[in-house]
Amino acid sequence: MMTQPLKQSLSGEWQFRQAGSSEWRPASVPGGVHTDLMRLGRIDDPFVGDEELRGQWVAQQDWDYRRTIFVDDHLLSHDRVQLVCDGLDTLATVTLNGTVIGMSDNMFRPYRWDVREALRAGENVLLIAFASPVVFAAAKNNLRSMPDVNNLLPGAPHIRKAPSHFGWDWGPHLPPIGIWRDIRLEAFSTARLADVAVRQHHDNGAVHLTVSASADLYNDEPLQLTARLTSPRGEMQTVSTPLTAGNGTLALDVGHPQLWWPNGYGNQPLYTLTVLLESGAEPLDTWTCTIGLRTIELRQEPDEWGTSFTFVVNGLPIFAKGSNWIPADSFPTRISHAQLEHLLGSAAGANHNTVRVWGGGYYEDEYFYDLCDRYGLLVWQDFMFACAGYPLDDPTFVENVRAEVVANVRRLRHRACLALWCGNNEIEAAWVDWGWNTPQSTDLMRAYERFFFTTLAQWVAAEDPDRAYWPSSPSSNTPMRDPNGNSAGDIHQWAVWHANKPFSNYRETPARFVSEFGFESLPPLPTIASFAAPSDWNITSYIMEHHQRSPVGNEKIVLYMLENFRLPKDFPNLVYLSQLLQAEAMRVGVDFWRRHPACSGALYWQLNDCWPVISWSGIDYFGRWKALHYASRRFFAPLHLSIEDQGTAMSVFVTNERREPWEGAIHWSLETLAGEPIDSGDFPLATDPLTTTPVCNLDFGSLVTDENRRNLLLVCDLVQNSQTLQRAVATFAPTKHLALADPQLKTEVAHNGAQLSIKLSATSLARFVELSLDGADVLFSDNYFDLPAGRSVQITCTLPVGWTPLQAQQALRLRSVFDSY
Ligand code: BMA
Repeated sequence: MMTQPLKQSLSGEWQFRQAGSSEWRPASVPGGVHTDLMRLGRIDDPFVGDEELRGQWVAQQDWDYRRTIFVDDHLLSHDRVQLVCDGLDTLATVTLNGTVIGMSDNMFRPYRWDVREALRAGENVLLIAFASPVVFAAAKNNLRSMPDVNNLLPGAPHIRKAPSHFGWDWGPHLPPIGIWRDIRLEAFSTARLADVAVRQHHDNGAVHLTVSASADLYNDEPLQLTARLTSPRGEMQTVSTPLTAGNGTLALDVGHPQLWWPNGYGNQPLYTLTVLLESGAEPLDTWTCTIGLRTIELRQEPDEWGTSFTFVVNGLPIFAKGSNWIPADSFPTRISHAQLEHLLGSAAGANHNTVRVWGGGYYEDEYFYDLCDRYGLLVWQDFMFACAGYPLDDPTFVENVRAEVVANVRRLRHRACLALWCGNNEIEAAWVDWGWNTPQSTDLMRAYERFFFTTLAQWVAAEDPDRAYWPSSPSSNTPMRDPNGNSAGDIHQWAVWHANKPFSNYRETPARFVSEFGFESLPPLPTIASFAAPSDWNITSYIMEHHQRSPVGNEKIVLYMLENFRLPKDFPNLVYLSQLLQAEAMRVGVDFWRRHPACSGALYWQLNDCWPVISWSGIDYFGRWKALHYASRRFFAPLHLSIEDQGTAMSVFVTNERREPWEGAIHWSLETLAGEPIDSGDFPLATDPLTTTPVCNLDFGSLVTDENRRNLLLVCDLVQNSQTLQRAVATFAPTKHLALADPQLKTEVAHNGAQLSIKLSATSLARFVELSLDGADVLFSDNYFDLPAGRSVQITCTLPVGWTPLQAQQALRLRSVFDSY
């Protein structure tokens, strides 16, 4: 009996050369020219210093990849032999034994070509010739230039390749070239599974699955389709049906269905579905996916604020908490599973439940979505169009996009995590608000509107009828009408940062859903050390400015720093304060949106980085958490305490984003920075599930004066069974004006196996305490938090591998704002 289909991997060792050269060098596949050249020592790491500039020639050249393939008679005895390329980046001509078998011009699309005729038993030569994407795009741009922003190499919108490969306001100009995903031969006899679709029907706790499949037929043997569902506990259910004209549909009632929930709302049980194509007893092809049983809808209903924009999972309205994802490396083929696991695990670990795959990157690998399924991270999936005009009036371009859309929707539509397909990033806003709409561009704008409001919407509905589609982020869902408005749809709130508004401006934006808002910071010092020598450790040095891609970025960081903090005494403290600013900005926004009943989501810009850079990320390129990521664990906590500070008036809120009620109390204390009590009180509290409760409005107008305001603070504790679950602090003056004294931070370090615990206390307010271990990267249970006088907190971390507790104790470094000036 033949086991089918036969797959022969072509990944691994290849050779490559600059086109026209006779010198072939070793290459690895999946891989790319830059990483191959780096491995060979032929270019220096473009992430160090300004090496990027000396590496520009690479993407301006054409490159050839080749390998020999040994093929046996058995493989050739099949009805079909196909070359399958999951991803070619991007402009490739594929030649087998001298015969051109295919061309590619879209890195997002898989290609499958019949190659049996071109193959022979024994040795074969496969050659993939890549043309320069930079030269191609520039030539297209000369013929027709498109409106864009963000400091791109010219012509990027003309090529179906990750837009940010051509540069961004956080990314370098390093378009990779190469075979970037798996490549293999597949051989089939009789038939091949061409497509499988799974739909869920939930009905009063019962779940029915419909599995429909279509097969490519190579002869007219009778075929049978079988679906096997394995529950998280390992129980199996199997159903079968004969195929008619290559098509078959199966229905399956799931016994005792266990529902999948987003992070924080319940568990993520996953089922495995295997679909088998058979001829008699002979297996021909199989397809496997992991599914989670849940309903998910985007609820848009009229209400007192306009029209809602709420993800509803299993009937429960969800507050989407999370961030925006960009490619995790400029060179995608070196992103490891461990790196994805770290980033998405960090998101889930910090109480994120949603991630937006932003439209300037690419449709991510399966493992990315595996992790989102497992961690309960809802995925807002953009199609890959960002901040530019695209030639959507060109039928050839549109047809290429159609193939990309169908392939990716079919690949991802069964994912438990997938919440939404979104047309693009900010292009509608650009047409309406960025001055793109001129008499010369009207046709392009109409093409935009047709494509994103009709064509793409129809393609998605045909391939994934159970998923919401959204035309653009941001949008109101009505073409060109107030795409960034508060009453309907999502917004990108960039008044803070891009328009220099204070953090409190977030509170003037009671949006329905905020899919972007952000603030930049410098990455941690060890990351800076990876690209800049200590002599360059100054925010205005040439190298630091090279690693800042927003032309206005550094001046904004400094501007906001002067509003909030005293001028730092040195560069390490500038790094530290920049991160505090970022964390505070995001906290003020999230606190407000979580407590505002109009709003159903806050996704900050951005989770991660693609190289070491000054950017909006909360986790840097090397995976180091900035202050923001720690802060997000607090401000996204299911049970969350927040203070709305308005002069001397302080309103306290508790958000209970859990499925259970919560009872406890708020304890508040007005005190001096040194901890002398002025006034205090308690509010017992019973909160309903999924609500924000206004706890109290405290007005300290009679106690806070111009004389004492720089020496006072309000401390609020969320308490249950005499345990503080969360703490929030508010001051009556900006931090720069506070009369901070040396908090004399005291530590008691203990350990239990590999777990280090650090007890911290202060004699006066320690503002934004930072812990670090000199010489090691560790994640602390909390960091960059306020420690008021007289309280103690217990922070834990895992002892670095090979370290003794004593070593860790000696390497422990502490700092608070008092130390920064
Ligand atoms: C948003 C994003 C990105 C950009 C960021 C910062 O609009 O969509 O295009 O990197 O702003 O400017």
